[in-house]
Amino acid sequence: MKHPKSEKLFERAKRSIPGGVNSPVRAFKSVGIDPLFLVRGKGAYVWDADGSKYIDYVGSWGPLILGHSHPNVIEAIQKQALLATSFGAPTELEIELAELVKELIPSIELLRMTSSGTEATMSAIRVARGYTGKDKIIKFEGCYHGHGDSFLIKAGSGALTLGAPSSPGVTIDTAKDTLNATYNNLPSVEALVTAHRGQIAAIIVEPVAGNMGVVPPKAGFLEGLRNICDREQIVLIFDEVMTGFRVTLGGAQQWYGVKPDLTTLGKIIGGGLPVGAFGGKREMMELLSPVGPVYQAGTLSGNPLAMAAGLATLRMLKEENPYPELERKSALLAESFSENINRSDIKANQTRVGSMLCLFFTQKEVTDYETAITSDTKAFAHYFREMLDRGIYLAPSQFEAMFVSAAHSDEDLEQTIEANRKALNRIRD
Ligand code: KE4
Repeated sequence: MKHPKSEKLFERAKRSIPGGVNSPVRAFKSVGIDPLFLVRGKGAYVWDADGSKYIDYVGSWGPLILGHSHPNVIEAIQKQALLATSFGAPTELEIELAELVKELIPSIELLRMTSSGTEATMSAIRVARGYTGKDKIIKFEGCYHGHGDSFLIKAGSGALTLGAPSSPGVTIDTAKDTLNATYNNLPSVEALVTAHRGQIAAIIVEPVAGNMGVVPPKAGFLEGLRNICDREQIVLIFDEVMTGFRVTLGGAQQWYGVKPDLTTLGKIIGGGLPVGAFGGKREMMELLSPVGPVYQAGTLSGNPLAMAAGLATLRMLKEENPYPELERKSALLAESFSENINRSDIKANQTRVGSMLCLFFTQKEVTDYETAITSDTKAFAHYFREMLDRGIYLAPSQFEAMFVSAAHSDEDLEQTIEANRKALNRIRD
């Protein structure tokens, strides 16, 4: 299907914006067509510049668990906008959101807001380094924690999608303090801890990896990280930017029953407006300026509009509890996709945690970066285009997640399952 208005906008965008986009993975580079320029979102749907309607499973890359432009969120933003958009001064809204996050994620004793997940993860490792006096961090190949220098070494998401998991521009001296372990592989963590004993400030992990596709933690993996951190005085950081309030209201730490020292948040906490946050043990968070010496700041951190959108969203998630329905709908989608895969004989398999799903074009069970990259990204690109032509808008990368929202109806799911069946058959034939 052609998208003439989007194509024209893309040509114009490239004259003023690198690659025509403000975030690389939006450029559709790995799926072989120009990106769609979107103009409207409502509930489970988005409309592009050519007026075509799609069932949306990107949801702004996770924030829109309640769907686009939820009336309560819009009303909260409108109300706040009439009062003020920004002060750069404390407001009660920030206290209310911090109190609600602490209630939902009890491991968080103190919380600080930022304007993105990247700022949250950057700040969390700075706190861990300030707290331990140690320099090195352990991350996991294929995990993505935003574009902070320390993380762009064997990173996931767009870095992996676009073939630059380790980015130029990150200095050798920075890179040497980032150690990469293998996801779901505790011996690989133990080996790094032994080789760098007494030098490791933090282990940062996506408790469900969502940036090399969706890769669930194996039984015992998260508990094993907790034990290593307790034994070695290493700060355990759960990067819940994607999983926070997504896999369940209390995030992956509630789902798996493992308590980190620090948690980073983003996406849903802002209800679609720019909010990140990091928090955890009081003794660590009180190192932050102006209480302690670890500096961290942000002009728009705790911005009233964003706080209003985040509060409206989290209050609805708490009061309406959409999680059982999200589980039912996501399970229906995953099971139907698996049936379609089996019938089509396509080499693919489906993973899911809560309302985060991924269809990997590989026959291997995907447990880490090495198995994730066995996926046939050309087959994924073909699948993406076939689904788009049938009105289904997926993340334009094999190494991202598909998100189900409270706004997706059973009819939407049936249309998606039928599109999936036809798309898989087209690829096979
Ligand atoms: P932001 O700086 O993009 O708000 O958050 C960075 C981040 C941190 N941690 C995790 C687990 C994340 O998933 C992200 C951002 N996720 C990607 C999509 N997988 C954002 C999409 C994009 O880069 O445009």
